[in-house]
Amino acid sequence: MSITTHVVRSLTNDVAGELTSETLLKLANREIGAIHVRGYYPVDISEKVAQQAINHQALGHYHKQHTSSVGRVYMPHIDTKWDPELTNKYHDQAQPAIEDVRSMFHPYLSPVDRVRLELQELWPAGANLMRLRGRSCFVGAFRVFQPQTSEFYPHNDAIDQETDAPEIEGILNQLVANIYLQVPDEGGNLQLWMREPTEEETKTILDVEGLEPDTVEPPVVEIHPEAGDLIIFSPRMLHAVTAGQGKHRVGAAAFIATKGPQEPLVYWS
Ligand SMILES: O=C(O)CCC(=O)C(=O)O
Ligand SMILES: [Fe+2]
Repeated sequence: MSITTHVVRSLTNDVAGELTSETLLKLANREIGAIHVRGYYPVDISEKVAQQAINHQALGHYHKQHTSSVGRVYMPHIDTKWDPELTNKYHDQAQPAIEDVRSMFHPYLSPVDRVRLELQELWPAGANLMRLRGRSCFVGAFRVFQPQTSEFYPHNDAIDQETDAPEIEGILNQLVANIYLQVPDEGGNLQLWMREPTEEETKTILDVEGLEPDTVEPPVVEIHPEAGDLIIFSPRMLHAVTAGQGKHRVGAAAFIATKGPQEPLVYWS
């Protein structure tokens, strides 16, 4: 075994414990597998807002077969389904949805707003909200996993599969930041494979949004997040969420596109 191979391997599976310019640049380059900051957000506020998300009037469900048991608060871009009307609806709702999510954390800074500000400060070229065809995107969706029944099968997320808006040109990598507001004691684990899906797997994912878990090798990294934790990883690579026991699993999520260190990051949900 060559030394180089060994070094590359161990770096890729490495999970950094701090959010810094260095860990962020390494993650964007896929030199580390994830950034996991424990205790990023106060648990008492997290639990209160998790309850509000579970009972929210805008709680709906993802549209694909394997994700339809997972709830989300406000429409994420993936549910625009290349449909002009749904795309209009998504952009019309974006700003009021951002404001409503922000208000749920009032008088505190929301965890997604905090991530947005910190990444803006840490990334060499700063950061902005994503615009598609000049229109603002929503960011800060809550994901609500029902106890026992909700899970995300192994899948990946890539914005170029959802839109051909000119603004996505030049995207080199996609990251996702999840801040966990409530997590069951058992299950609700995040699994990472550190590889992109094959062509055939991609077809299945586009079709039903997930691979049958027994058709994929065991994950390379598995993390049981605690309420209040922040995890950032590369969702263009395969990842999954296991079923949790006993209570809802609620997270706040933001996708982040990178076009290299000389270009600002962009955010959306
Ligand atoms: O909730 C999580 O841990 C990750 C969910 C997921 O699939 C994503 O953020 O893209
Ligand atoms: Fe995902």
